[in-house]
Amino acid sequence: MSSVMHSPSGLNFELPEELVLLKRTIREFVEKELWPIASQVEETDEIPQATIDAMRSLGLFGLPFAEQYGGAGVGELGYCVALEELGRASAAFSNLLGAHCSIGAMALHLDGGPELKARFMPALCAGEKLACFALSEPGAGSDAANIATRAVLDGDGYVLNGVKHFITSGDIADYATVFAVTDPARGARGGITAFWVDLNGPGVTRGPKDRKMGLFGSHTCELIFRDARVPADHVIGSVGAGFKTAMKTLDMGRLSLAAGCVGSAQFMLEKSVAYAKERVQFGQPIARQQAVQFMLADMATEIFAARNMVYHTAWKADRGERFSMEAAMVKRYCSDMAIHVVDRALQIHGGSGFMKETGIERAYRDARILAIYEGTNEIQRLIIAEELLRG
Ligand code: COS
Repeated sequence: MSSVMHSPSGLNFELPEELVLLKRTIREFVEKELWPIASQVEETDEIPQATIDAMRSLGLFGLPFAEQYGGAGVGELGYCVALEELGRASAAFSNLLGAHCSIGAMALHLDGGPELKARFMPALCAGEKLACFALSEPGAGSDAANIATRAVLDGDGYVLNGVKHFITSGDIADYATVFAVTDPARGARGGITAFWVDLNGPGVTRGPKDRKMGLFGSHTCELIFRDARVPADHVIGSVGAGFKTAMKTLDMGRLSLAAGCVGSAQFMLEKSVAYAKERVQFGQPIARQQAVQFMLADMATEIFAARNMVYHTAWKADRGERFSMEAAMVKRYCSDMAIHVVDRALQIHGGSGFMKETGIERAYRDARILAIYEGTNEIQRLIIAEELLRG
């Protein structure tokens, strides 16, 4: 959002100076540190430790969290601006950050009690410890309230049994926000509790890395809990309030995912414009062809709409207002937009877009999950419709 617009009503589309600076800093970091190793990350399916260290030094793991815990306190808007820039690199990097900041540690940040936060947030903000978010199970994906993982009170703690799957960063995270049933009779309304769980403790094992279509460098796996003991003071929020914590956290996750979609699509557009000007066919650059111009125009229009949706929703989130419907809209629209834009980028690049070298085929594969994870786009439509029909 580069243009400055002040209206008599006071409406202002200018990013605050500190966020312009943040955007520039992350753009430089992406260009210098992340983009050059994107193919290597894809080939090796690993982000080098030195890169994770560099992300840590830049303070990326604490971006959305309160300064009192060592976070950068840039709020949702600042976090979205940062993720938009990171989206220009490989999805592996934004996924690493997203699993930790957007959902894993976010649940603790949003609903954890002051003591639990004081104990754990500083190391999470510093990126010394990483978090993940463990909601999904083999029998509970879209139907998140149908989880079977049980937590039973036993003396001064809970005993956890169950299996979580498709857990992003489950292989490397130190802690997880784990959702478990504490009262089977009550379901989503009072029967589910969120726990802060040490993944290196007894009773916790991690499954092998899942084999995926894309998102190489970002891993998912199962987390298996067999009589894992969790201290009672590791309950996030209150007993029975876990489903709401999950949904509130996913509102944040959906918004920040959408911000990454804007960045990746913007990058695809820039590559496509450059390629269309340079690629000569029929004696002239293909940019002269109206068919190509129309594709570029549609890509730019959709990105413009998506970015405005993201910034507007982040603004609402920063005002402390509930934004569940907007989060669902923004996630639905921006993920479909990113998939469409990368498809058009590949079409403009023709055969070379299908080759590994351009990075477009990678972005194409990576984009497909966007319409599925953090709630399928069908679930987002249900959330929007539910809100509309509630009147
Ligand atoms: N913030 C706060 N509270 C929320 C909320 C939100 N965003 N969303 C729902 N709630 C509350 C509801 O208000 C309701 O409480 P009350 O009865 O007190 O009002 C309670 O939570 C149950 O909500 P609901 O009836 O909508 O639950 P459902 O079981 O019907 O589930 C969907 C709703 C389908 C929207 C939910 O299961 C979902 O989001 N599924 C997708 C899960 C997902 O995104 N998985 C991705 C993997 S994790 S990265």
